[in-house]
Formats: sequence, C-alpha cells, structure tokens
Amino acid sequence: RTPSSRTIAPRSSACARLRRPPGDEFPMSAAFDLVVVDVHAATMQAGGAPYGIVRDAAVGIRDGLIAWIGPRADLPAHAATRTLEGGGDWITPGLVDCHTHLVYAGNRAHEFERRRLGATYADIAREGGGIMSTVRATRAASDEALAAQSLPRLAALAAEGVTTVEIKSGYGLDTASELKQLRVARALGKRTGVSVRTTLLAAHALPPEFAGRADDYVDYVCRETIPAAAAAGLADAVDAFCETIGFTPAQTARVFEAARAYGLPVKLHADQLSDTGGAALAAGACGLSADHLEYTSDAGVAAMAGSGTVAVLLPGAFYALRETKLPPIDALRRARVPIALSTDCNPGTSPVTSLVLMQGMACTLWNMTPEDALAGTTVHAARALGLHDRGILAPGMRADLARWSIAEPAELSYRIGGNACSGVVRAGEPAFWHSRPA
Ligand code: DI6
Ligand code: FE
Repeated sequence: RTPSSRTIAPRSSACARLRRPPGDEFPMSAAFDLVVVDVHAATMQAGGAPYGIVRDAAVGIRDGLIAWIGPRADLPAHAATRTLEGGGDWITPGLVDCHTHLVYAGNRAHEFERRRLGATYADIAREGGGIMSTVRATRAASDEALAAQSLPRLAALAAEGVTTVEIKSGYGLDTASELKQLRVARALGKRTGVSVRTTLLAAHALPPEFAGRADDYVDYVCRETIPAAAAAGLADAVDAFCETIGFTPAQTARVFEAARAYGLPVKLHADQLSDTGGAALAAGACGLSADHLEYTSDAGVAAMAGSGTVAVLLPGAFYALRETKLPPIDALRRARVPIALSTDCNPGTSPVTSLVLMQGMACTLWNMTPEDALAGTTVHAARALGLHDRGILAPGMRADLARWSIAEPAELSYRIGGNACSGVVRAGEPAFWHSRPA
C-alpha cells in the first residue's frame, strides 16, 4: 500500500472538498489539522483495558475535535498540517476541575497562622475575619484587580493539565458583586484559553446587610440575583451551601426552584459538616452534582443511585479542616454513583491549586484507586458540569488532552508534588508542548 497516493489535502483546502465524491468518506485516508504521535494514551474509555489504555498511540485532530485515536500502526494514511511528537510520554483527557471558588480577592494566610498560634475560628470571626474578610476584599476589588489576583490560581491549574474549570461566585453576596465574580471568571477563561464554566453561588453565606434575616436574603437571591445572572447570561449553573452554618434545606429548595424557572441546572454543597439531607435534595432536583458528602447517610447515597447526579469529593477541604469522617466512598461505588474529584480552590478551607494532588490524596486518605481517581478528574468531572463532549479521548470528543512525563498512569496519583505535565492541547490547539532532552 502506498499511503502517499491515498493522502488527500487537509480538509481546509477547498480543492479537497471539491474533488471529494458525494458520500465518499475516504476510509483509507484522512486529513487532520494536528496529529499526536509517540505517546501512550489513557483514554478513560470504559469497557476495555484499565484506563482505556492504548499503547504506542496516535491521535488525529480535526476542527478542534478528536477525529481518530488508536494504535499508531493503524493510523490512517493522512495529511496533517502539524505533528506533535510525545517523546514516549503519556496522554490523558485534559483534566476537569469541576468545583472551584478561585475568583476572589485578598488572602487568609494570616488567619491560618493565627489559628496555628492558638486563635479559634470564633475569635477570628469576631474580628471580622473568615469568609467575611474575603467578601469585603472581593466587593472592594475592581474587575481588573480581581482578575489579576485570581489569574495565578487558574494558571497553576492550567500548567498541570487542567483544560476545563468551573468557577463559582459566592464572595460577593450582593447582585452586582456576584455578577462581577462571574464576569471576571469568564474573562479569565478568554484570557487563558481554559474552558471556564461559571456557577452562581449567591447562597453561600449570609451577608452582613441581612444579618438575622436569612429568608429575606434567599428572597433577594431568588428575585434579583438569579434573574440578573440569567439575563446577563453569566451563569451556567446555580449552587448553594446547604448546612447548619449555611442555608436550610427549605431555603435551598427555594433557590433551586428559582434556578429551574430560569432554566439553570443546579449543584449543591451538601452534607459537608453535618447530614442535612443535602445529597438527596440535590438528586431529587436532578442536580448535576452533590459536592463534599462527608456526612451523607445511606439514604442520601440511595437517593443519588441512578439519579445521574455526580458525587464530587473534595480532599483538599477534608485535609485542611482536619476532617476525620470519610465520605461514603464504598457505598457510592456499590450504588454506581459516578465520583468526581476537585480542588474546591478557596481561601478558607481549601487553598489548593493542584488537581493532580487531589488524586493522590483521594487514594491515600480514602483508598480510592488511581484509575478511579483519574476518572474523577476527567470523565466524571465533565459529567458533574453537564459536559458530554469531553473527559475521555474518543472520536467526536473535544481535542482537550494533557501530556505527562510519567512511566504509567498510576504515577499521577502516586507522586506528591512536582508537576509532570509536559504538554496541553485545548480544543485542538497546542497550549504548550515541551520537547524532552534526548
Ligand atoms: N464550604 C466551605 O468549606 C467553604 N465554602 C463552602 O461552601 C468555606 C469558604 C471560605 O471559608 O471562604
Ligand atoms: Fe466549595
């Protein structure tokens, strides 16, 4: 066989289109914008080898999508405008960080230090610290200042293979400031090339203006903030903090109802510090995800089973809060609830900007397997955002992929620290691709 004779010009060439007989899909040849070779692929496709592994793989990319993936020996004869050599590294789907609060202003390191020196949360709250200090700083920041302070956090995630990030509001707690957070989140996505999904979390905490009037604040969120976010097209979903120190299940249900009225899907901070029935509430509302879940009961897990609601677990907050109650991982597994992992990047309880580290912590602290951990930052994390076009490497999916200088996929969960990410392609565009010393 003579590949060159079957090779056609790239699809972008008008000539190739004109010459192409109707219905002829050129099964023996193809045109790609980009081809990735000399890699092993953990495709995360289910039903085959662990991790969906394809050794000595090649990927053909066209129009921002994966057009072909398989063993390099089977790569169709093709024309490609560009080839990326992987140097024997591994590739995975681009990672998806599906629960972050990374757009905020200020810094709470001094509170961390004071607590280590003996101050209590109550002392710090009395002095106006804690979450309200972040709210004050975020309200006071201009769009530019907020973006400048938040950019390094997004950049750190992106440098470690994250190609999609969810970013919540929740440090504005008034309509204008909540919208400012969402606007900055979207702008950071444009600026960095990372795919950003925004979530309105106005029901995160009670702002000082509504002290003692939580129901009035929920009214305000439902009548003003949700409609304004929907009208501006700034929110992809709505979230709430359902907790004894947050909002009650009844208040949460009202937030969900308002979200539904505006066609916005919901997610929930559920059962993080106590069992308030949050997991069942989220599943009952057809939520995209229920997040945290340390205190979720068997009944909560049963409610999630078969609901399609993804369990998003957050090892960084578990660690930083010195939590000892493990999320019900075995029960979730038995109930076949998909489990995602995320950084929960926030200044109070999870100052984390490494999603890969969350994989390792989930394995070591919770006994998850490295394969489940990688599924948790790829395919299941995408589903937690309602995204079905990414999270696995397969034809038709967005060509979001991360390259890693590792010897096998388990190394992503095994290593603690360092950054093994050696390349990223986002929607078919190389963001970086390090050549390795020979
Ligand atoms: N759960 C948490 O642990 C954080 N928010 C939430 O919903 C706390 C956020 C903060 O302290 O800034
Ligand atoms: Fe959170």
